[in-house]
Amino acid sequence: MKFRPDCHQNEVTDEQIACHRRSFLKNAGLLATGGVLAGCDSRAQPASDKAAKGAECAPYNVLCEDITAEKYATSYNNFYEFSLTKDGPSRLAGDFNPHPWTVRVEGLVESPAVYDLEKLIAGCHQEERIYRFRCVEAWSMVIPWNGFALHHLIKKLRPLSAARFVEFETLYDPKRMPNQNRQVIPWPYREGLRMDEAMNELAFMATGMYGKPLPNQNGAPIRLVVPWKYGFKSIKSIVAIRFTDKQPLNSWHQIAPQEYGFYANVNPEVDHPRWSQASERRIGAKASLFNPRIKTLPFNGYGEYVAHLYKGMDLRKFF
Ligand SMILES: Nc1nc2c(c(=O)[nH]1)N[C@H]1C(S)=C(S)[C@@H](COP(=O)(O)O)O[C@H]1N2
Ligand SMILES: [Mo]
Repeated sequence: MKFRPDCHQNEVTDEQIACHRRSFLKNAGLLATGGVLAGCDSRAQPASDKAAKGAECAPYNVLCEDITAEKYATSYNNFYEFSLTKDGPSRLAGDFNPHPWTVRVEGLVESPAVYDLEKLIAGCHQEERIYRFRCVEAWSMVIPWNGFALHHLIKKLRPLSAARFVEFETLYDPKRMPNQNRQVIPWPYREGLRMDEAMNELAFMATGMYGKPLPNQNGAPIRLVVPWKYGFKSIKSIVAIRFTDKQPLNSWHQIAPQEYGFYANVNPEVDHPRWSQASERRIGAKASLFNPRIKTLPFNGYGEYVAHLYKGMDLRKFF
């Protein structure tokens, strides 16, 4: 069996290795059956040369790792607006109704307005992306997202040339997000990207996962997914998109600037002040006695697509 270079061979067993090729599954008529995806028969599709060269499947969509079972991705969450525990959001967000939903577009942009979500994202090319997801707490998953590349939306909104950053805001509504009654963070949750990061092919807006609409606990009806950065950048339940010329103050940096930066690129060489970032725990994966954790990769394994964005920057200083 031949492995793609992004298969870190030492860290996964033969049984775990499965180069997922969505087009193959599609052609085989298997895409609709969630069980097949979650189960991910490792023998179904070895990374043969033929498969690796397939034209229909973008290289970032070919992962040599098992997709995390849906039950873990939807029940082990961080969503502080609902709960501070991992199992809280799935238990407490059930009554949240994400319809109708509007998004306020403002700042340095040609088309500021409050948009109905459907109208906002109309015409944005829909696709599925299978991405590694690495939380700053050193756990990770592999998730099949449904949605569209963020650049489609940004091009549609036409930011002014002075716009250098884009900021996102989560809904603030303590009646619907009960943990907002507590001063956990200065609500609403905020995040941001530099414009060239936001325009990168990998930056994604998810409206679904596992072929279904986004569950409430995962950030319904629309969230950001930035796979080369720590999970806290992937802001949920977005109600505002603001184009600015100044670096936005993201919530986690605001709360603990010595622990969380603006860039937050996954970097195994820069430890969190309170724990190592060199390795991670893959949620739902069988940990072997000898290798209970897997190595964390620079940029979460997406360096070939994004490292150029940070050329000349000291990634220890701008963490
Ligand atoms: N609005 C909001 N977005 C958020 C968070 C949050 O608490 N509130 N948590 C972040 C963190 S720390 C992580 S790891 C991911 C978790 O996403 P998941 O629950 O879908 O795995 O969401 C991010 N987005
Ligand atoms: Mo996180």
